[in-house]
Amino acid sequence: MQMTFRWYGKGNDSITLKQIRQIPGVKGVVWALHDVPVGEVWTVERIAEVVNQAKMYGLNTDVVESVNIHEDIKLGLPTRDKYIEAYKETLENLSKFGIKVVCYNFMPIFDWFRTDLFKESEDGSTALFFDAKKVLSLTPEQVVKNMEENCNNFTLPGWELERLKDLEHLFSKYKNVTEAELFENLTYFLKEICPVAEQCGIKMAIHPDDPPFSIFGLPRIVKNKEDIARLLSAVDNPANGLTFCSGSLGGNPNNDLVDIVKTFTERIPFAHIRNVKHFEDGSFIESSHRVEDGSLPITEIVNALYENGFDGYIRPDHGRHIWDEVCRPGYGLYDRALGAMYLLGAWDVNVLLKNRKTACLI
Ligand code: DNO
Ligand code: MN
Repeated sequence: MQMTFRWYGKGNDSITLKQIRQIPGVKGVVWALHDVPVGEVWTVERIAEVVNQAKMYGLNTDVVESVNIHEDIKLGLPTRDKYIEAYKETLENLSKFGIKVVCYNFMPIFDWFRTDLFKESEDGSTALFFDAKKVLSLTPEQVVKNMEENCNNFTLPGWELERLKDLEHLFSKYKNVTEAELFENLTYFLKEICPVAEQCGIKMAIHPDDPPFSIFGLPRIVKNKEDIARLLSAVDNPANGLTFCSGSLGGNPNNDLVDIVKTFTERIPFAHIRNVKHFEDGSFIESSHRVEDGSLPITEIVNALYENGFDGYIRPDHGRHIWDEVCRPGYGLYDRALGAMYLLGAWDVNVLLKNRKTACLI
């Protein structure tokens, strides 16, 4: 297992590589070329820049999050083939630098979604919040405006304002796209991409829908165990993998996260681990990583990964905003660093217990 930390790049993150390097146990950055428009090839020169920057601080760049999927691929338009070819070229370029995992998602229009970016808790910290009631009264335009006004002037992953300018038009394209069709389009993409990824030594790792249910009537196809099983078997290639994201799948209290980990460990090259606290009305807030603070079985998840011999990458996912830090929503230094330590602590206890068991047997 390797602990990693998401980094948005030089000049695009409030956090430096020097700071990341000082978090105990963190071996690499999870990165992307956030300024390259979706659908364009990532060039060798641009990739080399980031890889070399990270190398100077002893950090690896094995995991990319995300190479985003062009909307035409999700929509299954004839133009998709051109974008799929560009995607393959990006994978080939990434493989020249030994990249091992490419995380991506297949959510129409919006990536992750929250109603509040800085919801205050009793202790004065703030965190991302999904208000199940409020969402019913919002239009997509209001949501985008809210994100734009409250993002502390940081760009948000999956909320490229340029791309979301003509929301009405984007929505009209999805009007008649069913979940079955979206799934077909994902399968088409994976059948093309996975053989190339396999050759490149890269695992594709789809990120679950966040939240794991339909919003604004848009189709959603990576919401639960059944969806994951269907997508992994539709293209049965080891390069077709899953990013296990506890916070995303955990947005639905009916998802049994430990069971999902136990069932699919072999197909999980990358895990996002964070906690959320559920409220009775279906709302949830992103809490600290600690089991006691939220509703998810974080230590059981780590335990299940360990028991099943997980040898992929983990990152603490979003964190709260604490100690007056000014940062990109969900992506401050302090709470994510605490999260990394909590997860490493949970992992190390497993190592300890295993060593004790082995010692008893000798
Ligand atoms: C939000 C993240 C997502 C994630 C993408 C992966 O902060 O969890 O943006 O990176 O869904 O493609
Ligand atoms: Mn995630």
